[in-house]
Amino acid sequence: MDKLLIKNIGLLATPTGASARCGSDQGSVLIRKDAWILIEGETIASVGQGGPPRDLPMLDAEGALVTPGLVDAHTHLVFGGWRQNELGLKLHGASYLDILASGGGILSTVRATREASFDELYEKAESALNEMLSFGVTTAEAKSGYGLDLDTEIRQLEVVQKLNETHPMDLASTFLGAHAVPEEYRHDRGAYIRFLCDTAIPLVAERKLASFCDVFCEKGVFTAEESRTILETGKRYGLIPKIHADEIEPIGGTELTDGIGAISAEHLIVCQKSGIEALKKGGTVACLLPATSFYLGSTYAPARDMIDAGVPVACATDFNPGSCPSLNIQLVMNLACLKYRLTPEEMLTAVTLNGAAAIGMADRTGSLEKGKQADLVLWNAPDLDYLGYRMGSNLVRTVIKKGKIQRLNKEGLSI
Ligand code: IZC
Ligand code: ZN
Repeated sequence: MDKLLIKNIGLLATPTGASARCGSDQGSVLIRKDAWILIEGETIASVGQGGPPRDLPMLDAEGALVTPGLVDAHTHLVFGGWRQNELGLKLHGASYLDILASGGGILSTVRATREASFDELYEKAESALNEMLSFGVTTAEAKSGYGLDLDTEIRQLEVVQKLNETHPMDLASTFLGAHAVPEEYRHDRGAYIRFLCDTAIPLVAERKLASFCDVFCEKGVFTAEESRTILETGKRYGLIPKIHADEIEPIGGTELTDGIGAISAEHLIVCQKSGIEALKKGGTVACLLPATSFYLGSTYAPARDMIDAGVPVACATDFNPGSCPSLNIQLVMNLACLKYRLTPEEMLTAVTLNGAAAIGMADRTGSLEKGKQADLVLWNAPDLDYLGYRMGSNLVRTVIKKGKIQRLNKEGLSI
C-alpha cells in the first residue's frame, strides 16, 4: 500500500471523535505542535509528535498549520444559469420572497435547469467542485430542487451520482423536490405534494439517488405541516430528514426536528427558543449558513445560544445562484467568528466534524485520527486564529483527499 508521511507540521488542529461535538466540547480541539501524519493508502495510519518515522515518501509541511479537510454540508451544487438580474431588483428594494412570489428566484433557476442537458449541468457542477476543493473542501453535500419535475430532479441527482464516482470529492446527495411549488402546480399545491410523496420520493429511494430528503419550510413556500408530511414520507422510504427552517420567517419548521428525527436543520436565522429546545432534544445538527445572512442583508442565526444550549453547530456555504452565489467556505469561517462569535476552535469543528455529522459521514472524515480517511488541508497559516482573522484570500497551500495530493491546473483537476 502507498505510504505518505506529512512531516514538519507546525501545528496540527483537529476535533476528535466520530460524531458531532456540542456545548463546550465543540471548542475543545486537539492541538499538537511539531507533528506528523502517516498516511497508508486512503487512510490515516498514525499521527505523532516529534521525530517522525524514517525512509518514507514524504511531504514537508514546512511548519504549516494542518487541519482536517473541510466539509461543506449544505450546497445547491447543480443548476442551470445564474441570477445576476436579481441584483438590480434587490437594489430597488425587492426582497428574496418578493422575487420568488413574482415567478423569479428559485423558479427562474428551475426554468434554466430544465433546459440544461446532463452534460451542461455536469460540467458546471464539476467546475464548482474544483473551486470548492481549491478552498480546502474535501467533502460536500449537494441538493436537487431546481427541477421540480421528475426528469430534471433525477437528472440533477444523476449528475451528483456521477460526480461522486469521477471527482475526488465525496458527495452526499439530498432530494429537495420540496424546494418550491412549480408554476404548473400553482393552483393545486396539494397535487404537487402528492406527486412528491407518491411518485418522486419512492423513485429516488428505489434508485438510491439520495440519502437525505429536504424541504424549504418557509412563508409562501411549504408550511410546517406540509413539510412534516413530505419528510415523514421520505423517512418511510429510507431518506433521512433535513429541513430548511427559520431562514426568513419563523413558521415552526425547527420545532419539527425532534419529532421527525432530522439529522440537521439549515439556516435557523430567526430560530426561537422553542426551536433551539427541539434541536437539543432531537440531537439535530444546526447547519448554519452565515454567508447567506450576509448576502440577504439579514440578521445572523443565534449560534452562541445554540452552542450554550448544547446544540452541535456546523457551518456551510449554501452555495446557490440566488441567496449565496459563493463557493468560498473560508469566508464562512470568517463570518462564523466575527458574526456568530464562535472561537476559532468552535469554527474549525463547525466546518469539519460537525459538518460531517450533518451529512452522516463523521465516522469516516472530519477529524485527523488513526483510521479516518486521509482528508486534510495544509494552510498558509501559522494557527487557527489566522484562519478566522484573514479575509478574502485563499489561504490553502495543499489539499490531500483520501491520501492523494490534489493539484489544480488551468484544465481543471489533475491528481
Ligand atoms: O435558489 O434561492 N433558500 N433555497 C432556500 C435557496 C435559498 C436557493 C435559491
Ligand atoms: Zn439551501
